[in-house]
Amino acid sequence: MTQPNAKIVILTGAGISAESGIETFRAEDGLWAQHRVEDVATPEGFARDPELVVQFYNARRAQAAEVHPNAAHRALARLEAEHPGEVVVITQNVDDLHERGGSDTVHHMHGHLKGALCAICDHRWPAPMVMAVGDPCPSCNAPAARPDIVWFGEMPYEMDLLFDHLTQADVFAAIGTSGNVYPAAGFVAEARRAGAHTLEFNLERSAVGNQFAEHRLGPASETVTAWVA
Ligand code: BJW
Repeated sequence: MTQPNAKIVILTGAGISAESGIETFRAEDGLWAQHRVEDVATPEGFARDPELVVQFYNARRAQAAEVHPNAAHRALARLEAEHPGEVVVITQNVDDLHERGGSDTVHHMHGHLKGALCAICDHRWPAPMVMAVGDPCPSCNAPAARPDIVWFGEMPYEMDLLFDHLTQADVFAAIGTSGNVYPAAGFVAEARRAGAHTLEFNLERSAVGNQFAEHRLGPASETVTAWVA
């Protein structure tokens, strides 16, 4: 599938979890059709109505616990097992389906449903299944727990490390992401600059689809599995 010792950087989005039963954001019946993004995925929305936001993520956490990794998650875990030390998964997803599918090297650039974050001191700790507004921070005791999710206007996690990976990439594959949200949508340009071969796996070409050298269109469970085989 690739030459030996090639560094393979994978970016995943909501589309890879769609076949596990988690709705994407921008589909016609997706999450943003049901909730205003400004209300549930911005720090301003949280300040306005923390109860709504905490309930939104409690429901997402409950849903994520009910679903299972699909063939695409498992294929990426196989890829990593077959190319030890050469595969990095960067996910925009806040579920844990990559880890449960067997991947070891996973970076959650938009945070994690299983995490809580103190809005005052930035301490992070494992979230309970059901968070409540005003839950105390175990470090500073402020009643300021929030979901450990990167909202619009906030800095995604580990950006320096992620750009280091991108500049070393020989292969860059984006799977199930619409290319609408930056900085992730800019990763293909960064990988191209580094000389990587770029592939897009999606049902259709994404908003940045014209920047990829190769397209594999179809459900990720089929296209990613065929690629890894
Ligand atoms: C399938 C499939 C199947 C379906 N098989 N495929 C530059 C220009 C303009 C604006 C900006 C810019 N830079 C930054 C901004 C502002 C903003 C932004 O991007 N705005 C845009 C809307 C224009 N970005 C930010 O604010 C980010 N922070 C930031 O930039 O900090 C400053 C900074 C500057 C420079 C460097 C570094 C930092 C933060 C973004 C936070 C995003 N947060 C969310 C919500 C939280 C997570 C959660 O609640 O779960 O993250 S928004 C939402 O979108 C979520 C996702 O991770 C993210 C991406 O969505 P994704 O995964 O692509 O899903 P969909 O639904 O859009 O697409 C699914 C795709 O799958 C589709 O293409 C389907 O076809 C496909 N598909 N089934 C294969 N079976």
